[in-house]
Amino acid sequence: MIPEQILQDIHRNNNVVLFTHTHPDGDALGSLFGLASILESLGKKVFCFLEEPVSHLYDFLPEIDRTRTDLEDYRKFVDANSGDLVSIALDCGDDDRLGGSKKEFLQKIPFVVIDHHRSHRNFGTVRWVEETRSSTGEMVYELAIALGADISYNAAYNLYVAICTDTGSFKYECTKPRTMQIAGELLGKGVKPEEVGGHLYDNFSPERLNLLQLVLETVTLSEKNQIAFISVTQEMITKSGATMQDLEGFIDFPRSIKTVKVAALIKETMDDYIAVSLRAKGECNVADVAKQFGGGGHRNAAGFRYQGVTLEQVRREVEQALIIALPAI
Ligand SMILES: [Mn+2]
Repeated sequence: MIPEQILQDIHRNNNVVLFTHTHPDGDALGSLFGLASILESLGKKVFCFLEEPVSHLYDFLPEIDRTRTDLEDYRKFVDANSGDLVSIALDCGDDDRLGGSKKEFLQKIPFVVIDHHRSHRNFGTVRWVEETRSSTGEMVYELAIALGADISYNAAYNLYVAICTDTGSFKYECTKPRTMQIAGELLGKGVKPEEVGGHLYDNFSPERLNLLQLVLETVTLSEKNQIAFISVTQEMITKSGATMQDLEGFIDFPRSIKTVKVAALIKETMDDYIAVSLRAKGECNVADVAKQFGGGGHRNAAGFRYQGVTLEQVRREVEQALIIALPAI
């Protein structure tokens, strides 16, 4: 299941650099900090690199202080430990999502990749990609067992956050018996589900509510209420006093309508892109739809970015693609 080469690369090297995807979510960060603790318990020196500081929504994660965003610090760590170093990318389906310095990162081999994205594009020197896994956090747990490592409370907490995030708190179809077994083991380490739930879901600012009010006014439903769109402009962000990070979870409002099979959130980004997030239920495969637009993701959760078009143009094009993707009723 886990390639032997990965276990060897980790056993043989005493220094580890951990990466995840840009704009990291709970699975990305939980896997990163969870694996950092696990590797440290094996006596490794671990460097957790992120291109940007983490969203304030994740301040509660244990080990969040390990975050290093300075490229010069990364270079120093790599130079000081060359020949005794392994790089590991977590939850990253595409090397572009390693960020602006991906070429430099990928040169440091061995480069291990652990991921569960359906649209995964191969990179690195050795890969463990299982698209049936609920989350990368679940895979990191299996890796810890295979390495014979101890799972501390902090590691358990981070892995539990990772699994909660990617399973929608154990609601999505990716939740398997093994997922629940692992979650059970993590609770056995002292993690309190109500505490994690509070941090993940009751952790918002009043400004987020202002933004939600503005965004909900944009809801449109089409194709017998099966397709829902919401949109977010930079003007709404400014007016509400919220941040882009506050958008997390907004797409669940249209998705939660009984008849809706696909929900789409279209937003203007700060760097002049139009970004589209797609969330589906059941048989509708939005990973394939996102692929048509140069993006990727999972069957029920995918996305992509556009430049040089208006929000309204993107909305129309995506709607046409979704109508085709909707299964026959
Ligand atoms: Mn994930």
